[in-house]
This record gives sequence, C-alpha cells and structure tokens, in this order.
Amino acid sequence: MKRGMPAILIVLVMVLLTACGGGAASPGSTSNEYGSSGTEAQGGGASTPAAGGVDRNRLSRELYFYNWTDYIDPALITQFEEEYGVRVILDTYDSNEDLIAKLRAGNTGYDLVAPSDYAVTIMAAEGLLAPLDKSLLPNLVHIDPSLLDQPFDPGNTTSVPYMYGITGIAYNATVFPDGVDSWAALFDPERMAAYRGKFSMLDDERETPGAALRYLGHSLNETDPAILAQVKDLLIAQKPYLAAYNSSDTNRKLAAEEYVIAHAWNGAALQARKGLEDEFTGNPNIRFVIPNEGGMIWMDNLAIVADSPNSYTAHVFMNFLMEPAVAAQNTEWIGYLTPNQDAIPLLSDELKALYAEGFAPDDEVRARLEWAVRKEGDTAFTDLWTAVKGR
Ligand code: SPD
Repeated sequence: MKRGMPAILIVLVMVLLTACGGGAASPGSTSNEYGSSGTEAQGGGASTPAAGGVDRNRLSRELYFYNWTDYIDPALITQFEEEYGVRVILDTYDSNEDLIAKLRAGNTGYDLVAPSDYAVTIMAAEGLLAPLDKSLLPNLVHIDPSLLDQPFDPGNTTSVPYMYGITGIAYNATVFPDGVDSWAALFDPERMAAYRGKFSMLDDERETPGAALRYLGHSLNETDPAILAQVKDLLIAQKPYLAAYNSSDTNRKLAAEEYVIAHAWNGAALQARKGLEDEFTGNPNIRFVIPNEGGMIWMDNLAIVADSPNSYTAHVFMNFLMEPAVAAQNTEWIGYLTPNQDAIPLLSDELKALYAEGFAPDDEVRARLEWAVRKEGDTAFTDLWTAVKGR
C-alpha cells in the first residue's frame, strides 16, 4: 500500500474545506462565512442580531456590486468590508443599456446594481429586480422625500435613490474664455472644426440623441420619425469631428486636456476639475454648463438583482450607503448630487462652492432640465443609435 494520508482523513479534510467555504471567489459561487451552508442564511434558526439591527449570521461572505465607473469611494468599500466582514467585488459599466443587456443574459452572479430612472422601469417590468424589504432599510428616513416615489418606481418597490445628476457640457475655460452656452458648440460644423478630434459625446443611446433633440428645439423624449431622421443626420455629420463616443473617462481626458470640451455628466466634469484622489490630478480650468436649449436630469438608484444569492447582505450594504456620514463622504468623492438630505449639511465648503459655480443646477437651470422617460416597447432610440454608431 502507498504511504500518505489515509482515505478517511482525505474525505474528512474535503468535507471540512467545503463547510468553511474554501476556494476562489467568483460571481454566483458566493458562500457564507458565518452560516453552515454555502449560501446566505435565510433567517430563522439561532441567529443573533448585532448592534445596528444587522444580523451578522445572515451576511454572506461576498457581495457582487455592478456599478458605473468612478461611482463609489473605494475607501467606503474598505470600511464596509472591515465593519461587516463581507468582501465587496466591484465590476463597472458605462451605460444603462450595457447593464440591462447583461442582466437579460442571466446568471450574472451580481447582487446589487445602479440603474438610472428609466432603466429601473425597464428592468422591473422584465422581472430583473427583486422587491425591496424596507424593514432592512431604516436609513431611508434620510432620503429627501421629494426624491422618493418617482414615476419610474412608484413606492420605491425595487430601488432607492443613490445619486442624481445633470447632463450638459464640460469645457476648458482657457480654450473658451467667453464660456459656452449652446449645444451649437458640439453640433455646429464651423465651431467643431476648431477643435476637431479634441472632444467627445457620451456613448449613450438616450443622452446623445437627447442633446441633439434639445439643440433642434425638441423634447429629449421626442420619437417622431421625421424629427429622429434629422437627429440622425446631425449625429452622423458630427462624427468626423469627434475624438470618440466616451462615457468612461471624459473626466480623465478633460483633466489631461486631451479634450477641450465634452458632452458630460456634472460629476464627471467635477472630477475633471477636482481630480480623483490618487487616480488623476484635477484641472482648475474645467467648467460645466447646462446649455440654453436645456439638458437632462436623471437619478441613479440602487437595486437588487432578482436572482441575487445575497439579498440580505445587499440590503445591509444599501442601508450602509444611506448613512448620512457615508453618503456625504461618497458625494465628496463622486461629485454628483446626493439625495440624502441629512448628508448635505456634512458636505465641504469646497464642494458647495463648486456646486454654486455651475456643477449643480440652481432654480433657473432646473427649469431647463428634462427627465428621460421610457415609452413601453418603443425601440426608436435603440434603432437610431445603432444606425448612427454603424456609420
Ligand atoms: N461615472 C458615473 C456616471 C453615472 C451616470 N449615470 C447617469 C446616466 C444617465 N443617463
């Protein structure tokens, strides 16, 4: 007989390793550090709620968060990991359509996502989101009531506000000393020629046609085929002047002056201005404006994926992100607008000054903003965008 570990011992070690949840982490294979099975414990049994109402026995060992790029302060992930013993695995996307496509394909292993308003409606209608258990979200009391119960998710049955923002134009004041006040800066060929190859539009089927629609004097939700044909012509005419369609790193490109102007979200513009901690240095010349013709207002929301194996832990993480001090720290890092009314007094004077300078809307600007809404079953924007990108 060969020397080595007796078979009974090998079996024992394997059983023990399985019970302890050993092995590499991957989406869909999440195991529970504290429970006896490989998945999140579903309540009942001899669990002991800890301070703050979190039942640590029900926490999973990992949580898979699929979020927009540059959209959470990494220090907060570390803080949550240390406080709760849960490892957060972050993957990123840059458009609602990418998020929706991924979830439609199924078996993502993701627990938590951050869809924008109209995307919540689409995903909830398709059964891609889990109903929320509000008893696990006591920090909802900190959210501004006027930002709850929105038409895209009445009663917040599947989503809670994470950040909201506006879409306009970011530019470098040394190149535009007189400022920018019209979408013509991005659509008029005579103007574009001066900075050919040094500007971008968002890579987004609602945002970019939306900007063109506002430039042409229409609602960004207009789907009249004759008007969308004009939008298509305008966008195709713009393409030779563009550096790229870019929703992922306009912040970095503006800060580095690779772009002198860009169709941008206010937070990306603010990141370009302030820099992003040790990732890149800010540029003091960056400004942000909502053009006279108007722009988009939107809200990104936290939602739990329908087949999340770690729904309890996802609720705990959502609730953590709604603690006022956490929401304030996150807003300082991200630079968008927090829906957390109790976080606002905690924001720095530096951030508030930038908001006042145009990185947040005042009442006059708000009057020019419009939400993107979803017309059920309408593929007009997808068809338009496919045609434009294909040219
Ligand atoms: N880098 C994070 C960007 C988040 C933007 N989400 C809003 C999209 C609205 N159309």
